[in-house]
Amino acid sequence: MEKTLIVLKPDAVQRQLVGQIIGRFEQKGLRLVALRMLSVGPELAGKMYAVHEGKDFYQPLIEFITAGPVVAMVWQGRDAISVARKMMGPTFGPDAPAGTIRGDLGMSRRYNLIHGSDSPESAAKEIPLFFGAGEIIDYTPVGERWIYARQGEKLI
Ligand code: IDP
Ligand code: MG
Repeated sequence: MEKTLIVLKPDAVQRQLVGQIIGRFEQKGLRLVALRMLSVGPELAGKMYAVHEGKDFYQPLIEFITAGPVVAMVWQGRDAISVARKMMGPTFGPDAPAGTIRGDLGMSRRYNLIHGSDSPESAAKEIPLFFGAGEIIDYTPVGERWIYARQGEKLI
């Protein structure tokens, strides 16, 4: 099943929203397979946001992500990448609809709480920046039996 990198940014940690945001992913039925709190240094920040190098918001973005501890996670599930992106909402809180993480919890056009991989290619690049292969845990939560229906081998 698909995996996505989610990073709760320094504003989420400082505002003590970590539990609430993790709770949303759990309630949705995504499976937590890796979790780590860390401070992102300039080198990791540069790798994480390499695609944005040269853009006008690049420098403030690097300052933001390195400004305090973050919580990095890998969540797994069917279409986990697009499901998590929908839960996050559009990039900035003021534009994001109510019901999304950014829409419910944020007001800023700089501090936007959360990063999520935007494609399978991004997830494949981003996950190894934060986790070694042995740090991604392979297990099936008992409740997952009732998260997906089965049709033969397929999860529906
Ligand atoms: P995303 O986080 O919704 O995928 P991206 O376009 O990939 O948004 O941008 C990465 C991050 O860069 C955003 O989450 C936000 O923190 C920051 N960012 C993007 N656009 C702007 C901008 O116009 N001004 C300031 N920061 C921005
Ligand atoms: Mg992005």
